[in-house]
Amino acid sequence: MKHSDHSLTWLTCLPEAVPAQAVTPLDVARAEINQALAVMQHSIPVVLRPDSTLSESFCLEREGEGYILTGGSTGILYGAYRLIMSLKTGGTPPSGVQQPRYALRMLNCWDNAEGTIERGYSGRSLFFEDGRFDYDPVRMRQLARMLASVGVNVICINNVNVHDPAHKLIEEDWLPQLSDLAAIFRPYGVRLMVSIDYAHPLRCGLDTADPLDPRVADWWKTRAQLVYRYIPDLAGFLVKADSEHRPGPFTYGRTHADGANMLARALAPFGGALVWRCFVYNCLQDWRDTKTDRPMAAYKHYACLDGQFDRNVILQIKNGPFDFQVREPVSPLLLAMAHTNMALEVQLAQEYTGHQIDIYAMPPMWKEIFDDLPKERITAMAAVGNLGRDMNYTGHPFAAVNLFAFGLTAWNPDTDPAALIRTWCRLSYALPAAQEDALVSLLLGSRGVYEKYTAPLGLCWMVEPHGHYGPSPMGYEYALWGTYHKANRDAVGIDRTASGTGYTRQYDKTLCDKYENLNTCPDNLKLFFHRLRYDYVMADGRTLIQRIYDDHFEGCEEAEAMARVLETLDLPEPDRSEAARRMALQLKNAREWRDVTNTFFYRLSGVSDAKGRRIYD
Ligand code: GCW
Repeated sequence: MKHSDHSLTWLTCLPEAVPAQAVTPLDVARAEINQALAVMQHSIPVVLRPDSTLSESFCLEREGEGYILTGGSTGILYGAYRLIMSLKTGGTPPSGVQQPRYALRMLNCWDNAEGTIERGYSGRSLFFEDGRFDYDPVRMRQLARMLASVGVNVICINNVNVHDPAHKLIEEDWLPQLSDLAAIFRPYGVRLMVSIDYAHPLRCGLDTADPLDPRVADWWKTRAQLVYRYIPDLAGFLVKADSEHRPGPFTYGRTHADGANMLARALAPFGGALVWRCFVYNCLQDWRDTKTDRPMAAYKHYACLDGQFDRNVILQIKNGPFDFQVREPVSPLLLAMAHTNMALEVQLAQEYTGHQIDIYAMPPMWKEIFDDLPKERITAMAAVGNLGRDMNYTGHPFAAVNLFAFGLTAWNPDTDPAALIRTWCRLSYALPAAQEDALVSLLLGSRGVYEKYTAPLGLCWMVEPHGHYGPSPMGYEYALWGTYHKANRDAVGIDRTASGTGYTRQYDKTLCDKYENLNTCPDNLKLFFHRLRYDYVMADGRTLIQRIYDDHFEGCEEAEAMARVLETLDLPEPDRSEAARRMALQLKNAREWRDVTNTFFYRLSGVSDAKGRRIYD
C-alpha cells in the first residue's frame, strides 16, 4: 500500500512507512530522521545519543550545522518527531530537556469486536470485524506512528461497553493475536490497554463478581498472570462499571474503591494501571423527580472515597459533570480528590459536537478546562478516539487536528491552542501564508460558531436523543437520562445554585461564588447554572430571549462565512472536496438548529425577534 493511499494529514511530511523490521524506538527514530531529511533534502547531521536514564524525555542541542538528540528509549523517538516537525514548519525545536507533563497519555477507542465503533464517525473499526481481529498491519504501523509523533503512549483498543465477544481479548484464544498487535505498537513506544467486563468471572464458572470475595480476587490475579504472559508491557485495564447498565460492585453492596483496588492488586505485580471511569449516574431517572440532579452524581459517588484507592488506580473523569456537551463547567470531582490519581477524559469523537461533519477544533476548549483545573491535580489524560477505517482516519480531514493537538496537550498542557492548530495546518497543508492564517482562524473559531448555532448560553441536551446530531428541543425532556432544561412559556434552565439543586456547592468557595452570582457567572454557562426568565436582561443589555435568537442567527451566519473562507483555500485533493462536501452538510445542520430552536422558543414565549428576522411560527 502506498503512503499516498492514505491521507495522513500531519504525517504527510513523512515519507513511506517505517520498515516493518524496526524493533525499537531507536530504530524507528533513526529511520524516520534519515527518511525525513532525505525527503526534505536537508543534509544536516543529526547524532542520536540514547540515554536510558531519560526514559520518555529528550533533549535537542545544536551542534555546528546539526543537532545532537539525547533521549531515553522512547524519548529519542519523540525528539526525532519534534525535530522533523520543526524542520518542516520552519520553527525552532524546543530547547532544554523536554519531559512529558503526564506519564499516561491515552487514546480510548470505543471499537466493538463486530466492527462498529460506538460514537464513531469515520468508518468501521481499524482493529476488528465480524467478531474477530481484522487489521491491516501497514495501517497499524501508521497509526502507531501518528500516536508516537504527538507523544500518545497508550491505546485502549476496545469499547468501554464490552460487548460479546470483546471479553475474549483477555482469554487464551485471543491473547496470541493481542500480543501480535502489541508488537506492532511497541517500537513506537505505544502500549496497549484493554477494556474489561467487570462481571467477566461470571462467564467463567464463578457465581459472583463481588470484589471482596477471595475467589473473585484470585480469579483476576490468575487472569492477569495469563494476560501478562502474552503482553508483558500491557498498560493495564480500563473499566466502566455501574454505569449505563454495565455491571459493577454496587450489585454486591460494595464501593468503587473495593472494586477498583481488587482489580488493581491483580495488575500491580506487572506494573499495570487500573483505569476506572467515573461516569456513574442514574440513567433511569424519572423526569418528575426534581431531587436528583445528574451532574451532581459523580462527585457524590467518588469524592467521599478520596484517599482510598491503591497507587496504581487512576480514576478517569470526563471534563464536565454531564457528558461531553459543547459547553460544561469543569467537573467538580476533578477538583475534589487531592489524594487520588486522576485522568482527565476528553472526547475527540464528535458525539455532541458535529459528528466530524461540522468543523470543531477542540484545543481552545481544553485550554478553558485548564483555566479552572490546576494542572497538577491530574496525573494523566485520556481521549475518546475519533479514528476509523476511512482513508484519512478521521472522516473530516480537519478532525485530525484534534488527535494531533490532544497528544501534544497531554505532553504539555501549557501549549498554546493557536500554536497547535497552526503547526497542524502547516504540517498538513503547505498553504500560502494568507490562506494558512485563514484556516487557522477558521479552526480556532469553529467551536464558538458551533456552540452558537446549537447550544449557546449553557443550553444542553436539545439534541436528537439517539444519534446526537441535529436539534430536538424536547428530545430528552421526559426521558430517563436526567437531562432536562424545563423550558416553559416564561423561563428556561435549571437552578443549580444553593437555593436550587445545590450543585454549585460541590465547588470550592471561589468557583461556587462565581457561578452562583448572576453577575459573575459567564454568559456561556448562565443556563447551565440558573433558571432565567426570557425577559432577564443580560450584561450587554439584551434580554435572554433576544440572545437566544441572536446567537442562533449569528452562529448560522458565521458558519456561512466559514464556508466562504473554505472555498478560497487551495487544499490538496481529496481533502478539498471532502471538506466542501461536509461543509454543505454543516450549513444544512446549522440552519436546522437555528430554525428549530428559534421556533421552539418563539412558540413558547410568544416574543418576536427584535430585529424582525424570520422565525417560523
Ligand atoms: O455519552 C455517552 C455515550 C455512550 C458512551 C458513554 C460513556 C461508551 O452516548 O455511547 O458509551 O457516554 O462515556 O461511557
